[in-house]
Amino acid sequence: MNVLSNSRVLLATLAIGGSVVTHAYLENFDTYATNSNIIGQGGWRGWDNDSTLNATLVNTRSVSAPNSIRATNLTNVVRPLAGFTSGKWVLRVKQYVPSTSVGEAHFVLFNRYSANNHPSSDWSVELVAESFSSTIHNLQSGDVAPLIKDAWVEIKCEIDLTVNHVNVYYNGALLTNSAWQTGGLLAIGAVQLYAFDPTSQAFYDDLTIDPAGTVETLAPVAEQLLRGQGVSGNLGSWSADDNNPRVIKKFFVINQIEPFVRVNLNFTTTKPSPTSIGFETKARMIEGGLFQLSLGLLNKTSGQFDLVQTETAVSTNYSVFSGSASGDLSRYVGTGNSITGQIAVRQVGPSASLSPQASFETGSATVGGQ
Ligand SMILES: [Ca+2]
Ligand SMILES: [Ca+2]
Repeated sequence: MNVLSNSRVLLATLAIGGSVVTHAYLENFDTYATNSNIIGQGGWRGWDNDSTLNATLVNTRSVSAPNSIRATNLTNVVRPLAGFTSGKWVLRVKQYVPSTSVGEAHFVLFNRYSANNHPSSDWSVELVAESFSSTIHNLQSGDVAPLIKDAWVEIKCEIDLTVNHVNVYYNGALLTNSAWQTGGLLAIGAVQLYAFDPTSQAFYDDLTIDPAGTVETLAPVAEQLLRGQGVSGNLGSWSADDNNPRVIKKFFVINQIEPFVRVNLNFTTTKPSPTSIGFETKARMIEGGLFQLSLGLLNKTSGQFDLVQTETAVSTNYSVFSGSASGDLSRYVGTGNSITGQIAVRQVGPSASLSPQASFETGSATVGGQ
């Protein structure tokens, strides 16, 4: 499904650290008045349209300011969703269960929700925060993990409507790996927040649904040797682990403290708004000695290379060195969707050779996003 062409899918934006991320669905609970009730706002309804099962927007804690939603005292609210009927999606929500909660707090995903017609409703994920057993329990799959209390925890669901599958992650760890539905629909039909007991309590914030992205691995399109001298290999040597290394030797250094190899690799991404950028090389020294390798990515805003792998010992055995960018990733993508990585090798102790050689079997960038 093309999200942009489907008017039933709400497109919403959230500003994070200067970059703007577009979500297929976003509910941060921040557009409503603090201390107001959710039913009747933003498409939220009571279970079976019962308006007495409300939940309140509170500013006592939140991930995004000012509000989160508090499910307690038999809260049972539903947000029907439309338009999520094919493709792969990632649903995320932050949950906070206080240690004072008693009983069960349920976070539920339906593939089909039909008010007042429960036989027509079909449950895909039902995560129960059980205070009495201190577990998070997916009733649909039977999976159980320790419940984390008094902290915001991410629940992430990778929903593949093409192959009817869901992976559920709790605090980054895989909890459930199962079919999305049996006897229901290949759709994301609704979200439900349910306080099963009068004194159970859970807070939620930043509920998002995004199209699932992919990761591309890029070979360099250009090499700039700033320091050192090429011994063997060429641009193509970086592209594969094929016993065809790019070898660069110490040639001339102003002082012994400076790196004697400094090489830039340029990449062209197809993802101008990446969600991850990684840079790695498989490298070794040919002669023994004490050497360290570091990796940087060119910050196109500052014009400086930001370290993504701090100096790490490199020996005469091949190792893979890797790092990834953090913060506003758009800073690392320049004109023509270019990304520039830099590898530096520095001598930090005695060597068996006056002109030590570094051997690079691969150099690649990995870029995630739509
Ligand atoms: Ca919020
Ligand atoms: Ca190679």
